[in-house]
Amino acid sequence: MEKRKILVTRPQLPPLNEFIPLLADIWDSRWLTNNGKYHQEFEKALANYLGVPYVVLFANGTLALMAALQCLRIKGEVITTPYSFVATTHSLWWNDIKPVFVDIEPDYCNLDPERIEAAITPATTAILPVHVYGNPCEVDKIQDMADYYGLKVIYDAAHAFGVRLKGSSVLNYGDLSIVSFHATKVFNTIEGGAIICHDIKTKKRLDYLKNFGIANETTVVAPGINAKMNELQAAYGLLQLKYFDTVIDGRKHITEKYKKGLKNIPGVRYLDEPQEVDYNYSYFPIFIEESEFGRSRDDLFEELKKNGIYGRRYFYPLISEFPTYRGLPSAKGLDIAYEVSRQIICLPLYPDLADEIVDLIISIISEMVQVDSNKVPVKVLKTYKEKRKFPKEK
Ligand code: T4K
Repeated sequence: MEKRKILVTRPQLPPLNEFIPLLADIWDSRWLTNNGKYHQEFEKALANYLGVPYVVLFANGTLALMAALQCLRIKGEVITTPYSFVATTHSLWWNDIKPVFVDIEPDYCNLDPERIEAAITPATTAILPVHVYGNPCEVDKIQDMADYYGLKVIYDAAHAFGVRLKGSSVLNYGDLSIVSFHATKVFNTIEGGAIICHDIKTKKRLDYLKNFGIANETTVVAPGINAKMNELQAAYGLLQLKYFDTVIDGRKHITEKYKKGLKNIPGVRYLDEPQEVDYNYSYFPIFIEESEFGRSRDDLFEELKKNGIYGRRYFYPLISEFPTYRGLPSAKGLDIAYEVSRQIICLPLYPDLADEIVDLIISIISEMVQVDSNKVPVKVLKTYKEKRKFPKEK
């Protein structure tokens, strides 16, 4: 018998019996893609659900990021974070834009607004922050900086579907925000993504950009790409929306269970829920402080694996450590991001994750810190560290 595997996530699917009639309708109509009726309906339903002005659907979040940069005609240098999924920086590279990495703040692992100013040069045109794990960046500080220096702000909000800040969707911030509807995200259309924009003119330009730049049968107005979502995914997405609130409730339950169980384990830190935020519980990241926990993050990662639990180290290594980017001057000195990337492990989180599995994960973690046969016990390690810091004079 194959050993049971608990993965970091498990995609949520709509009920099959509700999807079949929509498939039958698409089969009858023979309209499969290119701004069909489900595509149009889904864009409107999303804008309405999220409380945002305009939604432009895309085939995936990466193409949405690339098109957003094209849409605003971003060139030169863009300030961004090394602590994200590679797609964030790759979207710059594909647009021949130079990424300038700025370190993160340790509380939510987002781009540190206090460090942005020092990275601005005459070539800087925009800031590309990420709402990492769905926790909002310091949006007001970032906007102030952008306004002062005349920069655009594009949020990579791949993780932030459904997150509200002070009662309004976090996707309303910045010039544009991009979400991902990949299978591993809180809200999925198998593959998919969207850009949230503020006016119809921008929506129209994005509509052109995702469809080869075609305005009509004989007119191509821009060097667009093919980044359209098809009708099957749009219909699937419409169904997903009906169940999204339940999905969030399930994720919240698991998150709270983790927090309760891990509260008093030395060397294990999790993120506080931010103020004035309705969160989407998209990930459950924990950070292992080796000197307190007595074992490394990778020891824990392997121990969980031995028990069939597959956490993920989002985001390790840093983007700035990959060969494409490590030669950039800004790839050095990212101390907080570096440290955090060596501590992070995202634990399995999805609405139907069984309570017993969560209990098992918590007990594996707590037993690791208590019983440590291979390494020096926690207390001794601490004393050693103190001794190193404050050597006694003879
Ligand atoms: N910006 C940010 C900040 C992002 O995080 C992402 C994507 C993007 C931009 C780009 O958006 P998209 O172009 O993807 O729309 C996964 C996802 O593929 C990726 O979408 C996501 N971020 C990233 C954080 O995670 P991998 O390489 O970890 O995927 P993979 O295949 O290892 O799957 C992760 C886990 O999910 C595994 O344990 C298996 C499980 N899984 C996966 C799939 C695809 C399933 O159970 N079922 C499935 O269908 O990148």
